[in-house]
Amino acid sequence: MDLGLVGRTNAGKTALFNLITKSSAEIASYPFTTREALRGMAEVPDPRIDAIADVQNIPRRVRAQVQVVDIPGLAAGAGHGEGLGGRALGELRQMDALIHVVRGFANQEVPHPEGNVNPVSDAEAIDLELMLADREQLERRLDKVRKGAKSGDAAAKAELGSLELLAAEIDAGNPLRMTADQDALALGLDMGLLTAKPVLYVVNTDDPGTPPSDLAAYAAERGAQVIALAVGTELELAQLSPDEAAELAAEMELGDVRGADAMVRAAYELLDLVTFFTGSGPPEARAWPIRRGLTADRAAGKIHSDMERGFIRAEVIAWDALVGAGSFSKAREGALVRMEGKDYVVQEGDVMQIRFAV
Ligand SMILES: Nc1nc2c(ncn2[C@@H]2O[C@H](COP(=O)(O)OP(=O)(O)OP(=O)(O)O)[C@@H](O)[C@H]2O)c(=O)[nH]1
Ligand SMILES: [Mg+2]
Repeated sequence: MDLGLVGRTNAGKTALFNLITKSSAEIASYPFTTREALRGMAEVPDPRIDAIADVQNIPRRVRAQVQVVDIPGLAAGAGHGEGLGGRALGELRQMDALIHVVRGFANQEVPHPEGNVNPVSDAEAIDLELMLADREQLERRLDKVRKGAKSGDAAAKAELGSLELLAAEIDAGNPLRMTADQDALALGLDMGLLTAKPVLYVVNTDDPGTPPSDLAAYAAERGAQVIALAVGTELELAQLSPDEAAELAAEMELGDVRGADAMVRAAYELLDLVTFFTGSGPPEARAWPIRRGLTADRAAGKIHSDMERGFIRAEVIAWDALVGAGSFSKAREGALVRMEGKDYVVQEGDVMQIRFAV
């Protein structure tokens, strides 16, 4: 499951990438510093793992990870597939969700493509390129499918209907994720259309807290949320020892929840995954992200293919019930642990112990 960073040049995409993946890619004030897509893994904070591990004295905690891809900045004209922009759009089409980084910091030493910082108009400029790219891709597909529909092909006729709906949505100025017709939306996602993907706006700001209300309204109209994040400051904090960082954060009145953690959490939620846990005792508690609707045997297969092949049953308890009971074995004694077969659909927050034989 991949999150792609999209935004104008110099918005701070690579700074954010470094922050959430603990990488050290080049960040610089000249435009288009990033020329090739960069990949890294971000750990997803999840207090539930700590609760499960703390109560059972489990030392090792393994969090879910998502791949983050830093994609070169888009410029006007990218939507028509020119040069660097065309390649960047190709990368973006493969992403499962987008993080749209919008510049909100002043810093005179970092040039802005339009000469002045304006979050809403920057977001609009990029969204326009994404819409143009989708419109062109739809037009190419429409050309093909219209021919098939004319020759009476039933599948082509059905697809034509959906494509026309999507094209009308863009022509009305709406991102495709606003499409009410679920079949059309599914087709758009299948085609990798950019505005069909879930998006989180992140305003890279000097003053974190509540995001600017005009940007929040803009995002809401487009079926999305905004988070304000002081990427530069958080990067500085990340380079200090935990004690020094806590001291500086207190001095700057930042509170103790890092914005980057909240942001990764929100981005993870965009992917609409289900998280289940293993950790019925030491040595390890671990979060496993899976597609929604997966059955217990398939989920077990994420841990090890032998567990899917030789699946007998799963012992299941909700994470908070386990924490309440104090340990997996106490929960078992209290008859709080359920036995589920392979057709059980794994629920958010389940702790599972898989029984298998190979
Ligand atoms: N003051 C301030 N400067 C920042 C912040 N984030 C990034 N910068 C600066 O802005 C410049 C651009 O940051 P990058 O992370 O390279 O931006 P980018 O979006 O990856 O840009 P390209 O790769 O060139 O498209 C660098 O000089 C950063 O030091 C921030 O939160 N505050
Ligand atoms: Mg960059």
